[in-house]
Amino acid sequence: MSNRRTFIQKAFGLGAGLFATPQLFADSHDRHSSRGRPASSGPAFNMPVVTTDIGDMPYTMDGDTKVFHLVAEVVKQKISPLKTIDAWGFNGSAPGPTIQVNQGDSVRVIFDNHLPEPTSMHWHGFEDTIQNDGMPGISQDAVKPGGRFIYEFNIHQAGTYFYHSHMAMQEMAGMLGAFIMHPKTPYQPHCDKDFLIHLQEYAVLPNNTVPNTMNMEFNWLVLNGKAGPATTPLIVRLGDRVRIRFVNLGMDHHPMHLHGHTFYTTGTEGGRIPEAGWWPGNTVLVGVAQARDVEFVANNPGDWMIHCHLPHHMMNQMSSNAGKMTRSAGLPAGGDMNTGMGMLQGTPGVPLGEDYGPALGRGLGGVGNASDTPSTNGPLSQKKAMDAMPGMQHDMGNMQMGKMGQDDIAKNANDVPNFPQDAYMEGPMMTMDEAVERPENYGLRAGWSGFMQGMMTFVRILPPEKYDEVIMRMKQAKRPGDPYSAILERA
Ligand SMILES: [Cu+2]
Repeated sequence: MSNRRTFIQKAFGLGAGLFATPQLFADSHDRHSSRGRPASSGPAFNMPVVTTDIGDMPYTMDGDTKVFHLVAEVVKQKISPLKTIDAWGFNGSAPGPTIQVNQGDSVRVIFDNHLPEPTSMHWHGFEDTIQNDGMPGISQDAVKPGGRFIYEFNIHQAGTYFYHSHMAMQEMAGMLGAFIMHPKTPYQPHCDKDFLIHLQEYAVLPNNTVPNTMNMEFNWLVLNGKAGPATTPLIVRLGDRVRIRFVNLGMDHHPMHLHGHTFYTTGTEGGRIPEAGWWPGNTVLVGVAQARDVEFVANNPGDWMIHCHLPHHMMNQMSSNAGKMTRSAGLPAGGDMNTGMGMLQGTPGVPLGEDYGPALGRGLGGVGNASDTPSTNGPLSQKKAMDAMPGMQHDMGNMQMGKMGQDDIAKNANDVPNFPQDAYMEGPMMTMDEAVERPENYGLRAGWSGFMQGMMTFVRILPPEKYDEVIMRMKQAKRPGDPYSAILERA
């Protein structure tokens, strides 16, 4: 038995027998073969929660107390292959790693502040003492740079809870994380997979790395700190019962939508909803400061999208006052210091050269005067676009759609009101399958990444053979601190 397995058993109070019972999974398939609620309940245990792209926070034992060491610090967060931002997070990531404990545990969190300003930790939803509430200046002194504060909890609740800085702009810089309290009596019916997805938004200007935490115009929308297509899919075996816990500590509410299935909302930031109160849907609105746990039976094979349904949250780098430009004459924007802010690089080398266009707002189409067509966030020319996006594949070879710029765009496109909308924002030109390659993406349709941006990822519901193949590749990757380790050890 591996150390990790022993660790998980200790952590979640599981008996060895549960791991040695392969029919546990088979059994759950039979019980939940139909859409909706299962007819009967069966053996259940607390499956560790998988926070893709983030992972868990380790702990040590001091007697009967679980001790976590939480460090607030500046982190480089790669939110997309072409974009790394300077965020504030915990233990190397933003959001910080997920803390998982059991109902009944005694827990100590040693909190160190490695930031250049005071902070403190709030424990969102905890029914605990005021001394542990983490309100700077109210329930405790703020923790100064280099300082430490120790929080102690006796966990009597169960559900999806959070930790975050209670200094609002720090929260928007990435200072949040999840705190899972597993129930003493496991939830029925048993879920074979249990995932957590943080919903966040950042406003980062092109050629900049620092989120503007005051800006309401968010252009990077991320799930677990990654923007599509850099998000890691949720890997599920056909027939699994799946729980997804959405957590929203941001500025906007997010309607999270799952394709191909009906789920039930079974929990909130206040814990488990009694079964009689579950409600069905395929979209759940996750409001600010809320958690929504949803459960469904993955009985429909396919690579199903799960995404925020706000159109502006299904894009990357969207910005109405700066960005790449498309086709027509005018002033440039979006250049960086190294290229003279883009002012003199065109042909001819003047600001009004024909390679430049205005970048204020989206285009209105060519109504009226075709030579005065306002332009948008699209590229100036195919070559300029490609030069500006190293890592993009651009040429999709035999792909059905072919290259952008040929028969993808109608000859009279410039004269059509509202053009372009998605022509330069989605499609083969935006493809980066290779740049985001990982085992979880194995077998996806070629070119998929050109159509996935912002708060988007997949629930990949794989028939047994394909599931085993993907799991084998994930195991072979031997990634240190793999967020998927709890699943890989059971597969
Ligand atoms: Cu959204």
